Amino acid sequence: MKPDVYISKKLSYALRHNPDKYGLQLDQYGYTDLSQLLAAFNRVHHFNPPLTQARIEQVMAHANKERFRIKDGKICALYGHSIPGIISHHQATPPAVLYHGTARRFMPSIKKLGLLPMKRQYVHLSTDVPMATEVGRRHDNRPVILQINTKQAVADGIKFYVGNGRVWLCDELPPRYIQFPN
Ligand code: HQG
Repeated sequence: MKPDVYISKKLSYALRHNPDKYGLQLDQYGYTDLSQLLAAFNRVHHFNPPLTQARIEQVMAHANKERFRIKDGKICALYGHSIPGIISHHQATPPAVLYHGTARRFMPSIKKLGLLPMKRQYVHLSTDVPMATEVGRRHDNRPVILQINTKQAVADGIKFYVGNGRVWLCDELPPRYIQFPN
């Protein structure tokens, strides 16, 4: 695994799924103190040379997705959380249409139940088809791209939250807002 990917995966694990492992606590927005995270990462993973803020910023700058944010000496994951205790994200009005890339084998269940957060806190949606395709490929080499009628969902009171510029989050999404390909 490339060093950048290794650092990114460890950060995702700590900030989305298991801050406890590093003795870290997330605030309600998912932020934790960056110097505490660096100390814990260097203690647990023995990075050589030691991991620094500058190295994390380099990983973030070179990444294919905007996964983390650093602000005022703190760092958070922008989406993807599974920890108990819901993380608050900024609520906003999404584009009229969003996309979700998923696996063919999930279709019967999604047609029946709609999109559910599954192991995460929110359903994740993409602003564009290439992004949805990339997300879907993690589950299926020929992913299905679902088109989401967010305009109607917003009109019906479903709340959407900002992940990053290409990722939106929402609570469960009933099948009536999902356009299934033939
Ligand atoms: C599916 C990555 C059966 C859902 C990505 C998905 C994303 C259902 C899978 C972010 C279902 C969950 C999240 C239902 C939903 N029945 N299956 N009713 N409802 N599903 O990984 O959206 O690279 O938790 O379609 O880029 O694939 O890690 O969610 O296939 O932005 O930064 O259950 O994670 O970002 O899979 O991906 P996931 P996701 P990173």
